[in-house]
Amino acid sequence: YTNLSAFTLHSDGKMTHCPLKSPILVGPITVVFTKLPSERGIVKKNPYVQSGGQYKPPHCLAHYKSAIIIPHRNRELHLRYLLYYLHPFLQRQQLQYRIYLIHQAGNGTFNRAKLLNVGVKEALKNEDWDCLIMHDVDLIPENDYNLYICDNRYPKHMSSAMDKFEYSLPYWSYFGGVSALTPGQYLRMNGFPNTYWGWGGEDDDIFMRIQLAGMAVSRTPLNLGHYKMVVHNRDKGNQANKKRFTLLKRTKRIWKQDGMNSLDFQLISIEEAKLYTNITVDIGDTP
Ligand code: UDH
Ligand code: NGS
Repeated sequence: YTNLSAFTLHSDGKMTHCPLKSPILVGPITVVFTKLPSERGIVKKNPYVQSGGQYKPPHCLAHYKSAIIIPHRNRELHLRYLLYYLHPFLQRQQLQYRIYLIHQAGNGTFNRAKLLNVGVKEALKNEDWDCLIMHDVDLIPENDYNLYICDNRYPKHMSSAMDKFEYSLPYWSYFGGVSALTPGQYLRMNGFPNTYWGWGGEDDDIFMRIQLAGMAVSRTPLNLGHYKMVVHNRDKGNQANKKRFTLLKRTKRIWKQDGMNSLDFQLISIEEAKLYTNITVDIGDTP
């Protein structure tokens, strides 16, 4: 099978790096939520994805290793759409990646930021990831030039143009949806707050922490940061957090004590599903 080695391997048998710019990107993608794809169908379409939702380009050495971390509870249909679009998307970017689902056990109040902290901690046990991508389950990227890699200078906000905000930012300091941080950037800001139970404010806290830790926010240009949201109602167990404005007032005082260094949770299970690694965790409930 010399024809294969001719374009992928050096004569000494070592795999060569993928091209700096992937030649198989397509740019804008049409995203529709008309027919729910089956799990089997997604598996079939992604033969190189391995157990746990891991992938490495088979014919070249990836330049970047990204962990995709998704906070989750009771959004199985959104997850199906996301996996359907995201696996091929990441493969076209020729990344090494793994998709982690951080599933909150029980019926306690949802806590997105704490789940993301758990995801980072667990993901870094598997691999020395270059980039941690924090990804809401209901946001589908619509342009594969929006690269799922980190900006080595600053934490990067990626969902800069969501359809529900008319493809622009809802406000200047918005940091919700999808973002990318290197492990170094993440540790420098002591991760995310563990204390935001219910909907709202945790993303604004993260935005503040970035500045408090002496960094700035980098942003995917609006023409590339297009995302389509799967329309949904407010979830049970994720009511608007009435304390969020009070909490945001103390971020400056408290960020060094509330975060990665105060993270406390019970791991329930780690399951390698075909299309993702499912980490189920008990993170407690509102104090
Ligand atoms: N999430 C879950 N399960 C939940 C709550 C949140 O998986 O029960 C995750 C999921 O990844 C989601 C993310 O947390 O994408 C953010 O939560 P969200 O989708 O509730 O936030 P969003 O701002 O919606 O998208 C808030 C409710 C909007 C109600 C609008 C009514 N028209
Ligand atoms: C702000 C929230 C953010 C939220 C954003 C967009 O007001 O957490 O709206 O919300 N901040 C506070 O409540 C302090 S959205 O339109 O997606 O429901 O991300």
